Amino acid sequence: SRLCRGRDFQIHRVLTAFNSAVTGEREILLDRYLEGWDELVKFLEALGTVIGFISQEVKGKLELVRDLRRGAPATEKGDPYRTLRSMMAHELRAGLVDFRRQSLSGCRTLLRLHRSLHWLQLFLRAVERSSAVDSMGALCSVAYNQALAPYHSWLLRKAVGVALVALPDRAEFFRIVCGEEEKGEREREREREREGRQLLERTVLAITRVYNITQEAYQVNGMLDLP
Ligand code: 1Q0
Repeated sequence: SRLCRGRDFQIHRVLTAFNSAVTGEREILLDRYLEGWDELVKFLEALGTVIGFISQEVKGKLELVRDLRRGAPATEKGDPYRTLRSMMAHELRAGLVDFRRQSLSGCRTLLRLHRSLHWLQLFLRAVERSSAVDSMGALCSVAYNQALAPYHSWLLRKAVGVALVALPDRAEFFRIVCGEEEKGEREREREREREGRQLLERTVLAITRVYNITQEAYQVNGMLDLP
């Protein structure tokens, strides 16, 4: 069932990965960043098949960056795909970043993940403020319209709209976030939600920090609109 698959997801792993992605020099470590996304993909997979095309999309992007990383291993001159900034410097130097056409650069690929983190921040902040009567699909689509829809075609926006209707309800969302337990008891449910909210809060902070540093790096390099 959905819940069984949901057990794989551990929110503390999202928190740890994004927290440890940031170094003292405000660098973003790509391996940690991608690990954070691996865990988010598990969450998506716990939601079932309608969302399947979204997790496939994310997995494809993660794979692409990892392929680039494998293809340009560390040398005595350095490790080109170690951090976000080193990736940007490397790809710019090698002429891999195309500012006019779609390409397969790590920079344009990670930019899609970056915009998705914007969506995630908006969504999770809305979840934090939500109450039992709020629909996850509605919260999701408000965030989607703000953060991602402007970059998507009309057809894709329609497909996303359909997928969001199939989202599980709020209680199930918190069950996936906090892990499954014997269900049924109101009291347990409330306690689980309290724990979940605390972890969510810390996770949103970690993601926001990563997002802001990444945003700045893209801005400095004039790469916020890479096709
Ligand atoms: C919780 C439910 C998730 C709902 C997701 C909202 C909307 C997502 C829309 C995704 C459309 C994917 C189809 C392909 C789009 C690409 O065309 C587009 C551009 O790439 P390209 O190569 O064509 O230029 N790709 C993207 O824009 C990337 C979009 C990825 C969306 C990622 C959604 C992220 C979900 C994260 C996990 C949710 C975890 C929530 C709880 C976590 C608790 C800490």
